[in-house]
Amino acid sequence: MMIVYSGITCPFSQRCRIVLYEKGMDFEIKDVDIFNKPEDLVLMNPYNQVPVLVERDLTLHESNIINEYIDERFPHPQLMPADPITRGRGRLFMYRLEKEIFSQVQILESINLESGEGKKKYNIKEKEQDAARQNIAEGLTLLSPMFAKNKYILGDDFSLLDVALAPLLWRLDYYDINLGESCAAILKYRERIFQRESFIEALTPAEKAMRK
Ligand SMILES: N[C@@H](CCC(=O)N[C@@H](CS)C(=O)NCC(=O)O)C(=O)O
Repeated sequence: MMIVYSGITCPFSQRCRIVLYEKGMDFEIKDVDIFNKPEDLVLMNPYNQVPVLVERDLTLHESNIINEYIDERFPHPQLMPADPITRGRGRLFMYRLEKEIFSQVQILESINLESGEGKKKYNIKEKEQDAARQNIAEGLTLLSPMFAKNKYILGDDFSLLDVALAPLLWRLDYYDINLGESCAAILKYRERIFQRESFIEALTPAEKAMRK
């Protein structure tokens, strides 16, 4: 059986949980306390981070890589486009999402980690947090017009691209990120995502508590 080691408030782990519930096959989610990580996590992921997927002798880390594996292993419903051109564009979108927006999410998550148990792994100042919030808001503002005409990022079909973005949209208030009026379309889009059964099932109690 597929096992996913997941953080209960980790946006990257949430991506994998959503895909597991989309597919509806047998799996096990093992909650990892990232403030008190099990010693063997580093053996499964040299970066000592969640999420990690283990299936027989395969061990994978990196949420988007895990999700592409799950999607190929259990092809229904297919969450990556079938044609190579759209698939290539989709991968590029996910790459840029990581580089430009989720790198900033990492900064906010590192701060949570630091304040969580007084763990001084990172030394990030308030100014950097504010810059990260600002960069995220600007990135989402640039994406927003796309949702005025598209139901999902790739058009009519829900895909791994939506999965990759969704955990951030869930955490906007939690991260204290305010989007301006020009973001109406993306805010409407996120309500569509939040209503999906897989999205709701994948939420941990700690994530549910992030939004009233
Ligand atoms: N790029 C990774 C990021 C994973 C990540 O940042 N995980 C965080 C929790 S949200 C973690 O395990 N942090 C513990 C640490 O860095 O010590 C992915 O997409 O899976």
